Amino acid sequence: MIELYGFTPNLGLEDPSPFVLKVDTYLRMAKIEYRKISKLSNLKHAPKGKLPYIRDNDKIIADSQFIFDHLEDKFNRPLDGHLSAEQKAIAYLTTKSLDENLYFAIVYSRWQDEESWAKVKKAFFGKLPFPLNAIVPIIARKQVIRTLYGQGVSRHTKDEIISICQKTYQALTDLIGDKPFVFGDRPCSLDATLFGFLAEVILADLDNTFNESARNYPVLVKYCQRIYKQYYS
Ligand SMILES: N[C@@H](CCC(=O)N[C@@H](CS)C(=O)NCC(=O)O)C(=O)O
Repeated sequence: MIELYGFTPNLGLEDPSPFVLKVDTYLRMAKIEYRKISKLSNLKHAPKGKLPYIRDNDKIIADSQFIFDHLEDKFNRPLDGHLSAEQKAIAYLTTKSLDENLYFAIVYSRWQDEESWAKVKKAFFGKLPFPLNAIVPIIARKQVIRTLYGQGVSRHTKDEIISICQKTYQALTDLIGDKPFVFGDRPCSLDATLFGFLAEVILADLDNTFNESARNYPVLVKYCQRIYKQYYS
């Protein structure tokens, strides 16, 4: 059976990482039998130092895109087999926009912006024993802030970062329209990715200006609620 290595459930979601959540959603949508191993220590064993990774018998695959590719190949294209070449291109490029652009805005909203840091710190580190619960978040936050500066997102103002998110939300609203899934009646891997990211802002138990702004897009809210109901409740 496939084993999915992620973080522990948090913020009211199966996983606080959009990358883990999208693979979890993919497996549910494709009806592939799997077991999620939810442990913070998974990060220490992750081959690329990041989660998720999966174990499929003697194969270990890290990175959500490589995981999708492996599962599509192994299980005879369960989610993307019905897509045209044009839809596949849109799916891939939209996925990369979320992975490489929206992701860093979400990280900024949780780790750097003061509005949510106290709550995020408690959610992610609150169970550590003293003095680790005081020291580890300071060190981890410093590293994340350095990454966000290197990547570039934190060189913008908070309002500018929110406007970047809103452009993405409007584009996704226009892409989904009134369809149940992004390309019609059947889910594809892009739906797993969209849910993985949108749930992290719309459904997460975290109220801040970033998440409130995402909740202003009714198409996206309904899309998230529908997928949650179908695959998670
Ligand atoms: N490109 C990777 C990104 C995975 C990723 O960035 N995971 C984050 C959690 S959201 C992580 O494990 N961060 C831990 C770290 O960088 O130390 C994928 O698509 O799976």
